[in-house]
Amino acid sequence: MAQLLSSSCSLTISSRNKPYLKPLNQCSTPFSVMVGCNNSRSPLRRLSLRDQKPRKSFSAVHAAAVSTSQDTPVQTSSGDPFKAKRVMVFGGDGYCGWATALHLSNKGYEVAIVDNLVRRLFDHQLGLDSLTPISSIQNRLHRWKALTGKSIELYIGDICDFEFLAETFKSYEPDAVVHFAEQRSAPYSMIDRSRAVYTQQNNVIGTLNVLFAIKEYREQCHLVKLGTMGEYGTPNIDIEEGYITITHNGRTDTLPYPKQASSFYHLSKVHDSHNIAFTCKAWGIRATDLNQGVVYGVITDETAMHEELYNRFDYDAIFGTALNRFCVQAAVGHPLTVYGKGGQTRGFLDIRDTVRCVELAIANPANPGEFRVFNQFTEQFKVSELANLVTKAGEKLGLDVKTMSVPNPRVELEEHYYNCKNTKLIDLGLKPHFLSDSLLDSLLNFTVQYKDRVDTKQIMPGVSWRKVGVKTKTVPA
Ligand code: NAD
Ligand code: USQ
Repeated sequence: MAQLLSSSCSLTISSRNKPYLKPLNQCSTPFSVMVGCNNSRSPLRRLSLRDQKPRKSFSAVHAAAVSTSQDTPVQTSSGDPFKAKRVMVFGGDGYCGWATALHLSNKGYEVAIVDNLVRRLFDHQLGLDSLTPISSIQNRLHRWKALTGKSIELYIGDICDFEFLAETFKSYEPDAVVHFAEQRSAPYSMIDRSRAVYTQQNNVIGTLNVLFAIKEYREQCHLVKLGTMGEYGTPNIDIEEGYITITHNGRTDTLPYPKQASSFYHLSKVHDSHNIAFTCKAWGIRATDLNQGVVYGVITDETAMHEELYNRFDYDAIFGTALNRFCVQAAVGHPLTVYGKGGQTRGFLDIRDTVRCVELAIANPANPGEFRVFNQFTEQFKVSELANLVTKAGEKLGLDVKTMSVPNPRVELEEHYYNCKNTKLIDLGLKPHFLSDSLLDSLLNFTVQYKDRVDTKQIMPGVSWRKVGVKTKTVPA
């Protein structure tokens, strides 16, 4: 058993020499980040994340920025002349954030990444690793600059540290901020009390700080915030995009759609949405909440340019998500882990659509005071349907794919009605990449390519919604 390090405290960069006061623009030496803990009783040890690996020399696949297939310029629909040029991507070292930062840079936006690298720390703590080898953020940015000539600025720090966040706003002066920087795993938030508290503290306070920073330093700045479809839960009626018009006792109003989140993580997103909605009303902030479904895939036009730009691909039971996990399981001959009856239905989207949706939201900003909600997914699937699709695609590749029913570690409906609206991003010009046979084939082929990196011990779920307790838990290594 490996002792897991609890994260029940705020994580701050050591501020002795205030490394964040200048952007780490294409820094040429490895940069050391100290992640500290305010609570001396917490088992979170001080940990130095230093890029110690020798730089590998990879061969370039392309030598210039590429155009994406959906290159049509987007128009501002709000009639508001505000156009974003400078975009800060919070959480830009993560799965969605890295792909988005590169995409926006490729599209001509000036981009800065803000990240405290805590996600890499979680992997160290839990003994997890991405299916794909991922370079340090510094090497990623060097490679991007070398291939395209485009610079992405880097601020390493914790958005829960308001002093740090304020400096990034004053120094970079963003027109738009894309906020991915949260603890985003539902199972992680259900490990024990300390992870539940950390998740809500990190996510809610981080978002609150971003709102205060916009109010104080950059009131025109458009907040593009990643929410989740899981905020709505699985009600027995159609799910609208953010709001529902209700007639009650003869009176009619349009109200926020009811929220029924089913983990401490998903609940943190609900709290965020309420705080954002309130500050749009009270302070006139312009915000778009992207209620994203489950993302799958790993390749975008930009990350495919070079191995050093490759994105992370989580397949473990804590950070891995359904379809990505099933593809890895098929690649290594592990039965597909359908939880419970498998009738759980969710919205899904390709990561290439994630980056395009964010681009569309930025190019068509909300009006001052407006709190827009877009449902960001392209197709709905039952978990059992995904398992069947992966089985068929695997058989075509000569893989022997089996499915097992795993006792459901979560508390969720396993058979239910699900019908969600998702027209707003389509209306702005999104042309979805649907999960065709060929897409599944290429995703499976990709996972087969890296199957030797899979640690099969990380596949079965070990976190139970019912057994979450006060005591800090260790997780088997
Ligand atoms: P991720 O864990 O890969 O990336 C999150 C990044 O944010 C990491 O690099 C982490 O270091 C950083 N971060 C976290 N807290 C921070 C803080 N306080 N200060 C600075 N940086 C911090 O997650 P992801 O899959 O890229 O998800 C990004 C966002 O999209 C999350 O908000 C998540 O809720 C949302 N989302 C993800 C999915 C999905 O399927 N991956 C689906 C719907 C919504
Ligand atoms: N599931 C299985 N087997 C698995 C993994 C998952 O049956 O091996 C089931 C789960 O029980 C659940 C569904 O698949 O019913 C989705 O689970 P998931 O782990 O793929 O996704 P989830 O925990 O909901 O979280 C992910 C991201 C999160 C994001 C969310 C979008 O980690 O950041 O907010 O997807 S949504 O689900 O729309 O809320």
